[in-house]
Amino acid sequence: MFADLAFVADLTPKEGARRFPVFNPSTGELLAELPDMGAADVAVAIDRADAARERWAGLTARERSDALWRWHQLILDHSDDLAAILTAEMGKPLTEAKSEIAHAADYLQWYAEEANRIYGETIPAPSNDRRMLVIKQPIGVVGAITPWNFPASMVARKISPTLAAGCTVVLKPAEQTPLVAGAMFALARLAGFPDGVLNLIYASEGDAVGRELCSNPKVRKISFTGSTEVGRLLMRQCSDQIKKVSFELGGNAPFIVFDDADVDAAVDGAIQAKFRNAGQSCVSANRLYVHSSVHDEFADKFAEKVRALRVGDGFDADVAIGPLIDARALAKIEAHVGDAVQKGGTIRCGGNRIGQSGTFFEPTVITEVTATMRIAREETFGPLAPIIRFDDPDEVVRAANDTIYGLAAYFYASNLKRVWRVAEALEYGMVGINTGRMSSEAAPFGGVKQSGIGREGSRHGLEDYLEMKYLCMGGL
Ligand code: TXE
Repeated sequence: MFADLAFVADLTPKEGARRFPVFNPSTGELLAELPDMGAADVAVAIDRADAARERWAGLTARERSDALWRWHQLILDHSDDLAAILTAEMGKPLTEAKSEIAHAADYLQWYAEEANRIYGETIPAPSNDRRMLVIKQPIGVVGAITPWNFPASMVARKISPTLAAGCTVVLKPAEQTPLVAGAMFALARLAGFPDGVLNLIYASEGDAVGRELCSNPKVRKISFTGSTEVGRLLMRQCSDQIKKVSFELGGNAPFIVFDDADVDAAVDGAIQAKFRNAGQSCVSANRLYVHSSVHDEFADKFAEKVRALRVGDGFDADVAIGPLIDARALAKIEAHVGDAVQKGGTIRCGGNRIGQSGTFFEPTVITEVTATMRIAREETFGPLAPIIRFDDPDEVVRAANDTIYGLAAYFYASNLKRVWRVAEALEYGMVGINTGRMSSEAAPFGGVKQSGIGREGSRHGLEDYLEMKYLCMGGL
């Protein structure tokens, strides 16, 4: 499966440099050992990206679009291999890996099209002897850092608007999941991007790479998806040079089921919003608020469906939930369950790790959850669904907003007035109404408050990689 990864040799830094292992989280199998690059390698990659900047920006929009189309087609042609690499290194079920690769390809398609639509403006001038215009230009070299939970679509979501805008990029994928990123870069090379336009850094940790990307003046922008904690650190590191940032950070998504909801639809939506990717998603439903009048019906039906979710190796047929990414993630979910039980929560199903080796955890539903429990306040990032009973519809919106995060929220209701009011009152960047799934390359993905800065996807995602320049022509 990994024969195609021979291209890695090209990226091997100095002779004798350290290497780091990549494991399959389902089996513990060693998949590959990659060169562990450091600040000096990042500086070389930044120089390459900087040297390629003028050439790439100097191509026509159509030429940049064509390269993105070629990459898109190559990803579709190799989607089965890419999905297998993704499942091997990350653990998610193969069906989910396949849909992630398709989603990654959708970003390339969207921005291949969008590359041709970078428009400026003309502004009516206050006097007739002058003309006033705005043009859009690429921001320059972009440093991108991606997480392990969607290792293919995050790469596509960051890189495709960057390239469409005419920027060049240095990307560091997460240390747990660098292989699918490497395979996508190999395909980019086949697509014919000029040398230096895309640069990949493999590293066993983010600190040194992040520091170089933030402190090197040739890098004009940092685009990061990961924890809020690292986002804060990168923002501080970027402050000296007032470097631009786009951040997509943690979330704590509420999922509210009002008394006028279609309960069966809400159960299905909650299964999707909570258990996709074993709950390891920044838009995962983290707190389920259910109105008293439908609480028992919802909890019974939901727990029944959760019990039926099969846990196991992502390559096995019918598996819905793969392993957690690592032992740290397992310890976090165990601590959240322990804290909830100690404070009076009732486990309706699940609650335990599976086996003593590996990182498999039973999909879990806990009821009688209160606001003081950790599961009600912190992002669990695992297959754990806490249900909180509510009576007052205004109070539940206040509770939903009572968090430092503001990425995604969901609610189920049918009364039109309520739908509008609640959609407007939720302090989140994205709101799913009567749906548990809303990501699309055509829509702006991102959050408010400490969930991030900027948007990815849609035409708004392209603007984040463009500078506007005002031109004033006089003497006409
Ligand atoms: O994230 P990190 P982790 C949340 C989620 C999860 C928690 C921890 O709650 O449980 O974060 O996950 C790189 N300078 N999300 O530890 O550490 C790192 O190498 C520069 C939400 O995996 O933020 C990787 O490439 N880079 C989230 C990337 O940052 C650094 C997705 C993410 O790792 C760095 C992932 C540093 N000092 C976790 N330290 C989402 N928004 O979907 C690490 N990195």
